[in-house]
Amino acid sequence: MSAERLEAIRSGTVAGQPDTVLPLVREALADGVPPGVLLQDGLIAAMDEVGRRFEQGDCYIPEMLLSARVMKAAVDVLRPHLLEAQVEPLGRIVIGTMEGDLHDIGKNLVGIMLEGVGFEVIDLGSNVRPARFVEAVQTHQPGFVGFSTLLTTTMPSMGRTIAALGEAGLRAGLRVVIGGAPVTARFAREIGADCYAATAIEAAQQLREIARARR
Ligand code: B1M
Repeated sequence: MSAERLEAIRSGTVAGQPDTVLPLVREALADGVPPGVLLQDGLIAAMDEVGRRFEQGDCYIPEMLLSARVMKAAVDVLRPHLLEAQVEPLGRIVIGTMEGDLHDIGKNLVGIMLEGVGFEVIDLGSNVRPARFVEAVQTHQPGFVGFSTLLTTTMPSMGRTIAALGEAGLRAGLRVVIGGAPVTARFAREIGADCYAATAIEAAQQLREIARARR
């Protein structure tokens, strides 16, 4: 992978230019560049740059949205390449972004990676109320539930949702995994989550091990 092409993917995503980024991503895949490299060093690096610019007041919500759209479209191109062929079924997981939070790119990546290792993923989307998680767990009876959040202000909703699952008598046997940029392993312990994963890949690896050990 040439450094120039990766830089063009990164800067095109920052600039919100799908017509530049998508052909470059397709070309790179056709040349055998691993999808994980395109994701981490191209697209995720671009979103980190957008976040830095936003913090410094060099870009605003409309620009963030344009970059997010390019990232989503590029992830759609990468998706089939991120899914492993012929994986063993590992169980079911309900995932969603917490109430009050509209960021869904990281959560979507977690869903793709989990599907990739063999989970059936029920994605509730973003801005999910605790009661909606409870309802989904009652309906789908998953072994796992995954919460994502990007805002410090919506982190408490993770604890509230765990409490709501407990009050509904659904906590026994249900593993709760949490993640998202402001979330830490310590916070996970404090709110009574079962595990914390820093990245989508880490979430998939950890849950695969737990699911296999449970058999
Ligand atoms: Co906003 N935003 N945003 N935003 N946004 C951040 C998160 C921010 C850090 C930017 C900044 O100031 N530097 C900041 C949060 C600050 C804070 O709370 N400490 C912020 C803010 C402030 C806001 C608004 C409040 C702005 C405003 O209105 N004034 C607003 C909130 C709206 C709301 O949700 N109610 C807002 C809005 C938006 C957009 C809608 C414009 C857009 C989101 C579009 C969308 O998602 N559909 C957006 C974007 C794009 C960002 C940044 C630039 C990029 C986020 C992203 O997609 N990253 C972001 C800055 C940044 O993150 N550097 C920022 C890429 C993604 C792959 O990473 O989601 O972290 P991430 O996922 C990672 C890991 O965290 C992990 O796996 C992924 C990688 O493998 N992971 C999990 C995630 N979930 C997991 C779950 C797991 C395990 C791992 O287990 C279940």
